Order: sequence, then structure tokens, then C-alpha cells
Amino acid sequence: MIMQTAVRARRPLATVNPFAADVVAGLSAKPKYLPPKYFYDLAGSALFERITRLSEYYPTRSELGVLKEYAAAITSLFPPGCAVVEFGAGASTKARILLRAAASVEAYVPIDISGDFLQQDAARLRRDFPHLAIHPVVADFTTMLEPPAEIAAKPRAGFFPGSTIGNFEPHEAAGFLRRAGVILGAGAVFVVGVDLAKSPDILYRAYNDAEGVTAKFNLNLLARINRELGANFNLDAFEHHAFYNAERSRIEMHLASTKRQKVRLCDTTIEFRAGETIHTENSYKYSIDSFQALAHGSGWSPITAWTDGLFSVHALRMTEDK
Ligand code: AVI
Repeated sequence: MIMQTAVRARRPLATVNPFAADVVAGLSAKPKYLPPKYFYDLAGSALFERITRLSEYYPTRSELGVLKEYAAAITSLFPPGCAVVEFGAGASTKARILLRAAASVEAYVPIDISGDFLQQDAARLRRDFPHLAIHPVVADFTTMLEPPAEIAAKPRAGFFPGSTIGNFEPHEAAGFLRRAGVILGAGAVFVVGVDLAKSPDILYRAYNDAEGVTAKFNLNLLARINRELGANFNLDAFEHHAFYNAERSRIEMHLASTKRQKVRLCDTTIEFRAGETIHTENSYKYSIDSFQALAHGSGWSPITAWTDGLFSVHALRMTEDK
């Protein structure tokens, strides 16, 4: 019998596990960073849900208030017989406010990466809005390029609430707005929720709540890396830091190492100096004008914006095919 030695080709980490590849790349960079999209595993999503109910975290309450107050005005801009496409839909709580106010909408297309969640919510939406066609799409909306086939013939209104656009770098936000323009097409209206620049005190408190929920949300990123990648982060040796960077008009979140230490993950050793941080999130804050300028530079014509002074909801129109 001939003994064979199996020589298995090593596949690149990015193909085997994109999470592991992104974590190793981010923690090997100078300065260290981690992509904020990895906050939202099951535990992180539950913590974010708690954040939205904190007294200090005004954006969710403010946006819901603006949407409720101006729902009729917002939906009056929608093209008749349109499909509403929501990017990163989650539980579609905010879309429901618009769908209730918009008599002429024919279809709702929630796009989300989490399939299970989307299907459960679609069943509830079909029950609550029996006159609407509900077409959930499981996809990463940041890389999508075409409208779903089911609504190819319909005019479209886009919806991107929550100031998630603030978690993109401005050039990424511009790229996303351009791609959304291609998906939504000529004549589309795009409703985008954007947090406003304001007093640094209010911003500081929103990301440094007294109960420490935002700190847990930030540290859960390390807990997730331990759980999923078998790393050995000691969560007690890292601290949540969040501060307003006025020059860049953004809240920055970091995890700061309280001492000199080494962490093992994916056959790699990552070294930390005392005080060294991992940059985990930026949350850009815009003025009405600065967001309209960004939208305009990305192919959209700003129509109007509604605000309660803290948060803004923008209506944009796509006047030509991009
Ligand atoms: C989802 N995103 C708009 C939130 C924000 O405010 O930037 C994420 C968040 N990070 C800390 N608290 C909330």
C-alpha cells in the first residue's frame, strides 16, 4: 500500500473567514482599528437596541418624532404607485410610520443582511399591511448594484434612516448615495436620516451613558472576537473611550488598553502599549447644508429637510439616470 501525504493548499484567511481576515488586518494596522459593522452580532444588536432606549441617546427618539410629525409631507413626495426600498431594514419600525401615511405605495422592499430576522418581520408586515406587496431581500446593501427583480417596473422611493450614513467615512457615504441612485433610478425620492452636529456635551453624553450600555456595546466587539475566533482578550484590561472630534465633526469610539499586553488570535500575537487604542467607530455629524452638499455631489438634488433641531430627515430626488 502506498501511503500518501495529503498536501492541502492553504486558502487565504479572507476566503475562509472574512471576519477573521478583517480583525487580523485591523489589529495589525497602525493605528489599530476594527470595522464597526462587526458590532452587530446577536449580543451587539441587543445592546444597540438598549442604547436606542437610553435617555442620553436622543437620535432614535428624535428621528421617530420627526418621522411621525412629518410623515404626510414626506410621503407626499413619493412617486405614485412606488415601491419603498429600505436599506438595512432591521425591524422596519420607522418604515411602518411612512407606510401607514402613504396611501399610494404598492410595495415594500426591506433589504438586510440578516435573513431570519427579515423573514419573520415580512410575515408581520404582510399581516399589518395586507394591501402591500412585501419583497424582503437578503443582501449586503452596501455592495448591491441593482434593484430587486420584483420591483423592476415600479417607480421607487428609498429609505435609509438611523443616521447609519454617519458611520460611513464621507467618501464612503458619497459612494453609497451614488449606488443607491443607480438602484432607485430616475424620478426616485430618497429619505435619509442624518444626525446633526450640536453641542459637544449632548454628543458626549449620548456615547457615554451613565449605565455603561455603550461601553458594553463597544467591548462586545472584543467578546465577539474571543467567542468566534478563539482569541484571549481580557475585557477588564480595555476601556471604552468616546469623544467628539470637532475638527472632523464626528464622535470617535475607541477601546483603550489599560496596560502593556499581548493578545493571541488566529495564530498571531497582537501587542498593545499601555493607553494604545483600537479605533472602533466614527459617527459623523452633519449640518443640513453639509449633508445636502454631500448628496448633491453624489448625484441627488436635495428637496427639503425636516428637523427637531437635533436630528434631520432629508428628502432627495434623482433627476436623471446615474
Ligand atoms: C448605528 N449608528 C447610527 C449608531 C451611531 O450613533 O453612530 C451606532 C452607535 N454607536 C454607539 N452608539 C450608537
